[in-house]
Amino acid sequence: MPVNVAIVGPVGAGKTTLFNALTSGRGADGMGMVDVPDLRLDRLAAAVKPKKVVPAQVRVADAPPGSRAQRVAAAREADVVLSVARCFGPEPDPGHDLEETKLDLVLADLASVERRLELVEKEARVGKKDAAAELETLRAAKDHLDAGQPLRTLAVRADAAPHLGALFAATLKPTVYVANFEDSLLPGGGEPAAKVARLAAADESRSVALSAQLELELGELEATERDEYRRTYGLVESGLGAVARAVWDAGGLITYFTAGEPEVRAWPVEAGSPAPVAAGRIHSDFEKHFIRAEVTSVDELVEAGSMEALRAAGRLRVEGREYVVKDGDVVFFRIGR
Ligand SMILES: Nc1nc2c(ncn2[C@@H]2O[C@H](COP(=O)(O)OP(=O)(O)O)[C@@H](O)[C@H]2O)c(=O)[nH]1
Ligand SMILES: [Mg+2]
Repeated sequence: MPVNVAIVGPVGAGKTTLFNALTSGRGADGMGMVDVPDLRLDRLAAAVKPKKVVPAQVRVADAPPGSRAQRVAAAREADVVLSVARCFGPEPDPGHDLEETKLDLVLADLASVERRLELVEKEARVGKKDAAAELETLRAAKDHLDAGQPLRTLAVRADAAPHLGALFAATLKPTVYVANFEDSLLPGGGEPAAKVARLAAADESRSVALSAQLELELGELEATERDEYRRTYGLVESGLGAVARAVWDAGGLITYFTAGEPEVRAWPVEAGSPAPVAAGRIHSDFEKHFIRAEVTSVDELVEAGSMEALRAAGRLRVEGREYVVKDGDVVFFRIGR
């Protein structure tokens, strides 16, 4: 299952340029798949020499201009939202860009909350079970949105979280603020990027600084030439890599690996997932029929060359249902029937 990402922001902020850079121009109709670069996967593949290598995937949506409904829908369907601010061209005002996008989504969520409030107020009047508790949550949500704040910064009790969840609110989505800067501000993006980082921190969000235009141009070069250019610009990592890392952090995701002869593959899963849930990412039946997990690390597998070699040497850790899968684990799931 790919991780879903929606790119939002004002017209001219560089959303489509970023979309094209991320998807290497292979997107269509504002939708495209991105292979997430991961050096650990490359090392596993070099050691195991499988028939197939499958990176983690991100599905990116370039929210269409014009239609508010479509823009909001894209954010609501996403796991993580990328909010782009223009830090290039005449008089960049990233604070204004981010605020405009935030208010756009806040207003959409406010409309949803008000619709739901009307219904739940009626339910509370006739004494429907749980309606009073939901009403309380919805009123707090409305006040928060009225103040222009995204719902992800609203603190609610654990038992109220499902009431918010049922709204499919755009402003509940983990958000990464993207400072899209111009070449003159290389490598870090200068003051505009610093401002975006400050605003992100204030909104409990992550931020990334990159030049979408430069990333698009670099994407058209050979890998060696591309690395050479990055070095001359003082860029330590690809924009795509930086975005992927921010998306993983914001979405609370980790990556585990499976490494067999037919296929070496990276799997995204929510941090804190117990082994059966992680197994369920491979196939929904795997969660139910989970028996145990055999676990190692990328380093150990690279050294041994295969899961079989580690198993034969008694060096695979055997873990049960309670085991919480860690970032970088290489796992073989024993599944019953
Ligand atoms: N200098 C510079 N120009 C950019 C950058 N990203 C986008 N642009 C330009 O800004 C204009 C608007 O970009 P576009 O991606 O269409 O914006 P959108 O409306 O948000 O989709 C285009 O002319 C792009 O070439 C960048 O990082 N640096
Ligand atoms: Mg566009």
